[in-house]
Amino acid sequence: MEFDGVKEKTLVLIKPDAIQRGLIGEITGRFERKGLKLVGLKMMGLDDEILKQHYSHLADKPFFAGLAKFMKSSPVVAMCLEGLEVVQAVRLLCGITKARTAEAGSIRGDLAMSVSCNVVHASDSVENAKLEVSRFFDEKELHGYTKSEYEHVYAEDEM
Ligand code: IDP
Ligand code: MG
Repeated sequence: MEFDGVKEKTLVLIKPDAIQRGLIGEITGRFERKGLKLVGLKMMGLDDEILKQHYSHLADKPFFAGLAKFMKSSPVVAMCLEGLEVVQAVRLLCGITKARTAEAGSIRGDLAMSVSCNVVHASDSVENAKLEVSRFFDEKELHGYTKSEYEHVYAEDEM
């Protein structure tokens, strides 16, 4: 039996720069190797409507138009990952926004140099993760299943 803690969900987008640079496998592999459970995965094109919602906190910024253009320049890969304190764990794996100063070992720190072209998006709080997962995934696109490696990823009292 899994307890609700390991069912925390977060949204990750693999951004157009990473799609163009052939980094889907590299990035997805890092989340898999961490022990996270992939419960949703799809390629999708983003339009202005979803980008206005997704980046509503940046709507007034001078770089918003450029950011939206970048995010529409190719499809993205959307994934929903599940795990114990997964929102925080994924943010740490991704590293800070400005990729060229992101910590070595993080996805942005290892794979990118730009502030805007920083290869991934990750939800920044549990509250926002709930909104973002439901914005990008229909209920039927999220899959519940037993992940057999969990007994080696978590201690019994964490599951
Ligand atoms: P985050 O992706 O690390 O959560 P946010 O501040 O939420 O960072 O910004 C969302 C995205 O907007 C960034 O990942 C980046 O692609 C873009 N962005 C943020 N700040 C700038 C900027 O100053 N110039 C250009 N693009 C930016
Ligand atoms: Mg953000």
